[in-house]
Amino acid sequence: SIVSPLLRTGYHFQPPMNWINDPNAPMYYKGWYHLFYQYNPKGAVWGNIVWAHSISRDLINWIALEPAIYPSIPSDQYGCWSGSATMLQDGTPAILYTGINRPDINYQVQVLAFPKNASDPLLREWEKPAAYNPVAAPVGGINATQFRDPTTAWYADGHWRMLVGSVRDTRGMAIVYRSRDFRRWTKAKHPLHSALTGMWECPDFFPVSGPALQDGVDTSDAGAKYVLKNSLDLTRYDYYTIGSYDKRKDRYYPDNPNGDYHRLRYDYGNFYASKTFYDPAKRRRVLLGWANESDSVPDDKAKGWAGIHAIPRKIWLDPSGKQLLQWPIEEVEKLRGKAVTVGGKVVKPGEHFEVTGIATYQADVEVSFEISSLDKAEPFDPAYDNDAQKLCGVKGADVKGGVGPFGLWVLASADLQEKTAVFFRVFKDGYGKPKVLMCTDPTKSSLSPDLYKPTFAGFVDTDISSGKIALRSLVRTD
Ligand code: DQQ
Repeated sequence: SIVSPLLRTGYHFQPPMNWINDPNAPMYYKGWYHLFYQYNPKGAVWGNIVWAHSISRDLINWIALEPAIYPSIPSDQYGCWSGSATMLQDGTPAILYTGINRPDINYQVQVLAFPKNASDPLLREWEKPAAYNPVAAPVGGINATQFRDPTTAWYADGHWRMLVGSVRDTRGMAIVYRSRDFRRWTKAKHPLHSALTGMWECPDFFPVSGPALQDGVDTSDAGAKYVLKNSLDLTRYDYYTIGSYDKRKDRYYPDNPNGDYHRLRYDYGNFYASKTFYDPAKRRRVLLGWANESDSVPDDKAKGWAGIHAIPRKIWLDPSGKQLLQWPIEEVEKLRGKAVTVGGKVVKPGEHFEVTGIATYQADVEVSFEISSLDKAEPFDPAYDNDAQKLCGVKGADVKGGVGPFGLWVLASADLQEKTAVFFRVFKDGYGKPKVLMCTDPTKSSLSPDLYKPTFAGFVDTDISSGKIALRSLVRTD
């Protein structure tokens, strides 16, 4: 297949070259947003992992700096894996991350780093004091190769707490560590929470719902509700539950007792190892996540890069308290240029039309659909186990239905041989209520045979009884 070095993402984050994976330690400090990320300085495949570092004024336009954290002490000489930032009470940041300290196996310990010079707003250099590193080692029955990704720490009743992801047999868990001084950490007897799901990578734990529902809350402020997210190694998806936190016992209880197994997702696409941070400049909680590359390894090598971080999103608690809401951060709207408007088009089943006049590299699309009648909605077939992805895999963009598929070919070649669909399909559930499925169908997105292009899907919790539904889509068009 033909790989153009020019085929780079527009909206989403990527460094000038090479492999990236998880976002690490996002934070706001002295007027700058900082993003660190798992990075291979030597190529476009995973390996030689250091923390690359980019800074931004608006979370959209980034300047790449030199790597900030790289192997330099015995605890991290074979790799600097994922971790998080914490703002200490004096306003300076600290970073906790996982170091690999053996060449033969991925033996994992937790390492603490401080800025060399906290008055530098760019936080270019970090030091890892020998006096107390590593701050946590896999002793007392912890599996040394499954012990990683410390969270942002939070402060309550005289102690800092942080979580480290782990697994025992098939029980995934978030191990709790406590500290009075942030330097010496002791493992708590019980994990914050655990479930029979396999390894928990990149746990994230934060309060939601401040004075106003959309306001974010700093990790050390009590929130009405808490969110616990983990990245499941087994499925490669990020799942969260909403629940309550007992700070005396350091235990988390999901509101939905089945929550650990009927989990909510941040995203129904290719999105993993995500992390949130509290942005004090705009009093919001922002979510960042990694989209693994869909190209083949030889194509990645040829083009010189692999992986992106999806556009940052603001997240907050839905008024129902049962799920989170999210929207691309408002800063992305600054990128809007010429507006192209199409109105009042009638599209019959099997028809499509092209939106012309977009001669740019990217488009921020807002579209409203109005369905004339929902009467023909297909009955929802329980055989699909309520599994949106399974359903979408069978009923792709070319499979005619009762109501739908309707949506966008977000990107297509002139002869329509290559086209990527994002669409809806409406079903009727057992009570006759409409059920909305949203799909991404990339199966025809490329003529190249080597791409990773599964369909992704989720059910949309929206009231479509008026026949109206809106979609926002950020499209890169070159
Ligand atoms: N990636 C990191 C790990 C983490 C995994 C290594 C998740 O710390 O568990 O690059 O993608």
